[in-house]
Amino acid sequence: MNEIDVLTAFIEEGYQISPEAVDLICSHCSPKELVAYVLENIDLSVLVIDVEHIDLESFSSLTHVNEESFHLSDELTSGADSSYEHSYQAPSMPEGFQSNYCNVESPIAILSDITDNSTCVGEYMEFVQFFRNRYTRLSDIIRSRITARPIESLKKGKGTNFRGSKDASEISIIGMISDMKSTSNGHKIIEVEDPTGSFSVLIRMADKELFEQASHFVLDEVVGFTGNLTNDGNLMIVQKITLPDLPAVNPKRTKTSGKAVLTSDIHIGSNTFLEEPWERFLDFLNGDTDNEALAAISKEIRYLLVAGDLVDGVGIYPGQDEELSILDVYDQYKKAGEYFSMIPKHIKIIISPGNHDAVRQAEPQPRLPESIRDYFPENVTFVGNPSIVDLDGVKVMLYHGRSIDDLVAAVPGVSYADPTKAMVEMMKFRHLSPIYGSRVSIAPEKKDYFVIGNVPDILHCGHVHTVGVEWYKNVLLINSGTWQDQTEFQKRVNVVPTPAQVPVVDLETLKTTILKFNE
Ligand code: D5M
Ligand code: ZN
Ligand code: FE
Repeated sequence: MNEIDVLTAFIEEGYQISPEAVDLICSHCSPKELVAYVLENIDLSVLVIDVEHIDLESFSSLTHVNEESFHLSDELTSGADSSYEHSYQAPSMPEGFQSNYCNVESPIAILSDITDNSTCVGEYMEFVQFFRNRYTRLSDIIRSRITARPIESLKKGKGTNFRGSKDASEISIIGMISDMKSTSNGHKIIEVEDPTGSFSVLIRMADKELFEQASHFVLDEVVGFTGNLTNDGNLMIVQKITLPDLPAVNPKRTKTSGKAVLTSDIHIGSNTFLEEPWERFLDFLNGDTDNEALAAISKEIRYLLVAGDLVDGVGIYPGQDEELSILDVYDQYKKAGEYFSMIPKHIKIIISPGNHDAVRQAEPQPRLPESIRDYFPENVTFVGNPSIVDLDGVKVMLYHGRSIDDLVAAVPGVSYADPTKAMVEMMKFRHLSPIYGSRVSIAPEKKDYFVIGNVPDILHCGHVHTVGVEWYKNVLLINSGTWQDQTEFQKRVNVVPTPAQVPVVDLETLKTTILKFNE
């Protein structure tokens, strides 16, 4: 509808309308419906319709639900087939559905991403540089809280015990944990390294608080230790532990409006991919729901974030081909592309990869390749894993979360059932994936992309297939669950997923609502 059409519509009904009101109607994403609404509700005493007579808010809150939302054909659920037929049709937006953001720009800025910046070829010096980068950035954070000396200087002072001057008995060092063991008495001996040397520190069992703190350590984390040296100068008895942890008070964050939907681990192509709940979710994104509360949320959505495992992939675990409904990985992405094409274009989508996706397994992973990106519509932005994005002022760190496997195995109290506990560890140690040489294969890039340098507003992970939402200090931690029901493989390793649940974050308040599409 152009300006003349709008003007004519009002004149035909005997009304005059101001140019500003015409502009407002023309800039709306459903001008025709808006004209009808204004005409229906106008007070008869109004002679000239102006902006103040156009109540966009009540217009937007009207939702007519299309009852016949979609039809599922049986073919899609009938088992493995390398050539699939796409039967789901997203509903056209129901009449009267108005997103509050269809005419609002939802900008995305990528703040950190390995894509196109990978330099690593696996040489020895690259490992040195990678760990130096980690050490420098994390030790700088700790150094702002304690006065630490290089380890080399302890060795020089060996035997003198730093007892010469008043406060000299207590010293601090900052090191990367290279080894941890228990003594026969149950104390912990931790070997730490800085660029100048290595040293052993002892945490006594009797120092309960310190001992508890140290039970959360994993290899290759950077930690500050303050304590006294033993008489022979070979060991520090720890009195205080300083982690790089988040500051007690974060700088004020930028607020914006609208909502972001966080999801991950869709696993399209798996025979336990939950197609019907996923399609209900697509309906919801299209405003097609008979639930008023859901419809109201739907209107507010500006962003959809996917933190990895978009498809199930092929050859990821032994016997996986028995559990696939789409055998070809390109067909899996093709189908994913078709699904994402059905999401309204005003919703900006970000997709980062996970361990089931078709990029290198070594992390950080770059974004999906062009041959796959081509299947997707223009409102999708592809980023690497991990990456940091700015959504109109709200900073989100996305990381698939493979390291959670390592943290569950190494840290007491961290479990698959409660995934945000692992994310709290990441925040305390300001690192997404510290352990080198365990389940996460780490590529030694020049910069350690896993260091949490600038504090994000939200950390979004996936991988473990369980939903979790928790605040740690000023950061919102979200694990966004999955769209895959329990696989035979997961049964064997006792992974119990909470599928088809979706956290939706309000970008002004960061309040989170979990929507359930499985019932
Ligand atoms: O991982 C889905 C879930 O399965 C996640 O919680 C990790 C878990 N998982 C994956 N592989 C293993 C093995 N080998 N042992 C135990 N648990 C495992 P996804 O990567 O999405 O398939
Ligand atoms: Zn997964
Ligand atoms: Fe995964």
